[in-house]
Amino acid sequence: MFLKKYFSLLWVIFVTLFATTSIQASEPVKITDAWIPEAPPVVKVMAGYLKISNSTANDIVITQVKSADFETVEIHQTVEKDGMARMLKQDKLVVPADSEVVFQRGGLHLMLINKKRALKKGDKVILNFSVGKSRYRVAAEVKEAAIEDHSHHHHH
Ligand SMILES: [Cu+2]
Repeated sequence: MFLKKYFSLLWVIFVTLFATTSIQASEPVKITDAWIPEAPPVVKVMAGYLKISNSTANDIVITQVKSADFETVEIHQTVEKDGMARMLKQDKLVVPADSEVVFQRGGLHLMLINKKRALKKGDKVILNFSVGKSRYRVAAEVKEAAIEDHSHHHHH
C-alpha cells in the first residue's frame, strides 16, 4: 500500500533526525587544543594549556583532573600582585553556560606535578577531566616551549 510505505519512510526520517540530535547533545562539552610545553628532563613540574567550551545552557563544574603520567594535576590561576606572579590553586573550575574558558600562559593553567616518565616533544599525555558525573579523556601533546613564548609575545 502506498500510504503505508510513505509513513514508514517518514518514520525512518524521524528516527534518523532524533538519533542525530542525541549524538550532538551527548557532546556538549569540548576540551580542545591541549598541549604541554616541553621541559628539561630534570624538571618535574609542567604546565598544561587547553580550551574548554560549554555549549549547554547550564554552567559546568570541573571538579578533578588526573593523569597517569603525573602524581597530581591541579588547576592554577596566575595572578600578578605588586609585580610578582603568584599561582593560586583552584579547587574547582566553573565554565559558564554557553561560553569558553581558555587555559594559557599567565592565566589559568594545569599544573602537572611530579612526572612519572620522561616526556619529550611529540609525546602524548592523557588527561582525564571530571565534570559532574561525566568523564572527558583528552590527549595533550608535548610541544616545543618556544612556540609558547612566541604566541604570547604581546604580554611582554
Ligand atoms: Cu601553576
